[in-house]
Amino acid sequence: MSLKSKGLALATAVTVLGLVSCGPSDPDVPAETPVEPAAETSADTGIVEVMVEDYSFLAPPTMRSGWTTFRMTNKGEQPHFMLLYRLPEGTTFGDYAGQLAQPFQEQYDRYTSGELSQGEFLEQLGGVLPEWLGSLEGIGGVGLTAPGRTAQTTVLLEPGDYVMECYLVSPEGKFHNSLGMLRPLIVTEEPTGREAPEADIFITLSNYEMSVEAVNTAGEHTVAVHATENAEGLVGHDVHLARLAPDASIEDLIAWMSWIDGMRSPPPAEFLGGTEHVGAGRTSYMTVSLEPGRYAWISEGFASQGMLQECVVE
Ligand SMILES: [Cu+2]
Repeated sequence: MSLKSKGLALATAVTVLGLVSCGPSDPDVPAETPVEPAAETSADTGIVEVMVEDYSFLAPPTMRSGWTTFRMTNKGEQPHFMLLYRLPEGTTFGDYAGQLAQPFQEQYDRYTSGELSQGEFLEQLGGVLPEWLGSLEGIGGVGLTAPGRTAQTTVLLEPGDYVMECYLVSPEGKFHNSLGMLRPLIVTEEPTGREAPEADIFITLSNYEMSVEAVNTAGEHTVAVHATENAEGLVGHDVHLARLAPDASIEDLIAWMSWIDGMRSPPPAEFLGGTEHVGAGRTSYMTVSLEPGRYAWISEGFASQGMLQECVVE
């Protein structure tokens, strides 16, 4: 469960950037989850296939450290993402599930049932969450991916204990991690030996701006996503690529990005992947295939504060 957005969901000022080209000048928690490796995986080479359904991940339980490319295929009927948090020393997967994911869901249930107002829910949330939350490390992971889509993201894994999760919200108001999309991952000392990919689109995320140096041509591109700082008190920044119908409302998409009342299927755009929370100083890479159309690079946590950029690919 992410901290980010806590309190930010109350932000009411919706800043919508003008439409720009993408030219260079534009600036019930399971105690244990099954861990069978997917048949297609090749974790030893640093290329990992991940299959997701509603609501599960099929991925190897251990991976090597170093640059690792995740190719995530969504076989479900809802969008999903694959967020990787490195756990602080002394914190276990069971702690994450029992001290963070479960109480977050229980508190959210009190909000969605009407027992708590939104203000009460957010105000009390900090009191039910563990202190070590701010020590999680955002390593990245595959961003929002539409049903039937495969998205590719490359991250630098360091040895340690991780959680892999998705916390989109089911139509019934349950975070996907409460429904099974939360599992442990161990990253070993053994290296993948891979290098970071070459990028031709560069996105920089800060508090609270998104700078996009992009090419607006159709075809395959590799996007370097760099976070210069963590959101205040939170884990990192994220960006996702959404393809919008010509008459779709960007305001509807911004509203959908808020976990507190949004993130329930179906979204008003098709998500083509992204990079999940990367902590300060880290870079993650995503490979995207652009066709002519209308797109938005958009942050999940801070879209309502202007962290988005629309673009048109001719
Ligand atoms: Cu999900």
